[in-house]
Amino acid sequence: MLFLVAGLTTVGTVRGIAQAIPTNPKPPHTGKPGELLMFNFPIKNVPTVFSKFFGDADREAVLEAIPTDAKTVLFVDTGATPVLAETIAALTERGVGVVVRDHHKGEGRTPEAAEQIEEMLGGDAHIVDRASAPGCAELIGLGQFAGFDAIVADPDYDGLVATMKAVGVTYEGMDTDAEIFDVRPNQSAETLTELGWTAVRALSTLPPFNKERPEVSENAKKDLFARFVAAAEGNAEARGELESAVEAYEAGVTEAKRLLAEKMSHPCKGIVMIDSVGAARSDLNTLARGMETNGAIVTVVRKDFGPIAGKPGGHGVQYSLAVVRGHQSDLDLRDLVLEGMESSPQAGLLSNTSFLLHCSETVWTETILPGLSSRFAS
Ligand SMILES: [Mn+2]
Repeated sequence: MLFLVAGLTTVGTVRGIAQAIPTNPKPPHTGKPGELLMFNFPIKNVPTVFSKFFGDADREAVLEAIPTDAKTVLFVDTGATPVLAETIAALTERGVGVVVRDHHKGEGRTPEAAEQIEEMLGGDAHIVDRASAPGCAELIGLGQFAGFDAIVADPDYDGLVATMKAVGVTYEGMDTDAEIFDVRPNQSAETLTELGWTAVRALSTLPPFNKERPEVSENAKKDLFARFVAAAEGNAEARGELESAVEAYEAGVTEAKRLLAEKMSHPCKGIVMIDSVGAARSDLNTLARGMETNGAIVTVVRKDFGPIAGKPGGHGVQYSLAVVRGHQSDLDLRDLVLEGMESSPQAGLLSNTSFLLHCSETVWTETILPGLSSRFAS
């Protein structure tokens, strides 16, 4: 029994215990930038690990997340790479029975990795191309792998619904959704079920990936996937949470578009500013993209929240500046700060990185805007 609890803890299914017992730190992420490292949660009590297979860290994280007593593991929708082949080889050496169902045949930089896996697993590897199976779920019967000890899947909706089908979870229209989840241009309110359409839009509500804190994106995506599974099983609360996340996000995008149309100005060359004081919550990505397409080198949002505007600064208004990505080596915002100026919310200035700066109305008017104007004067 103790052994079972330890096994579950490894895959993070017993939240309280997982937090109480220190786990090994994750190896550094060496995969493709911007990709998630790994997350896992049980679906119908089957530990399921979602990961890409680009770097050594992916292999190590997945091998560690699979319960040590697992005898059978299904890999689904995991496109073949050398790292995937190594992961499978490590499991078969442990005596684990591995089955693969995938539809990425002939894709990727190392298509021969699929042949290696087929050689290792024989008939247990079923790897086809996308034309034969637009959705990976087509390669799986409902509940066919419900008795498996663990599943490893691609961290997208195609991998998720294939996993759900494997363990026996289904909903009306799931097969149709499964065909469309991997073909983004075909996704619409008409082609997907209501749940499927909500789910694909909910991806936009996830926080952007930050390689300093990958667990923020990983946990958000895990929660989203878990809600999707619960909603598919008929859990009205989970369904409501998905829908309200999408509504809140879309309201934020609409407000951002309104601000871009009505509240945008150019205080000086290279600077694009949005005055959001008094506005509803707006989507920051939409705002930033809109300012960038209007020629911003530095984006500025004037707002009535944040540590300078609110507590503890108490200045009422705050200017938040960001240097646009392609220009971050040309300009250091710290150079705009005069010698001896204090950096604190109370002083109305927060400057500690080269590409972000926050200031009060007074500091903006007296120091920062004049500095930018002379910097960008042609
Ligand atoms: Mn797929």
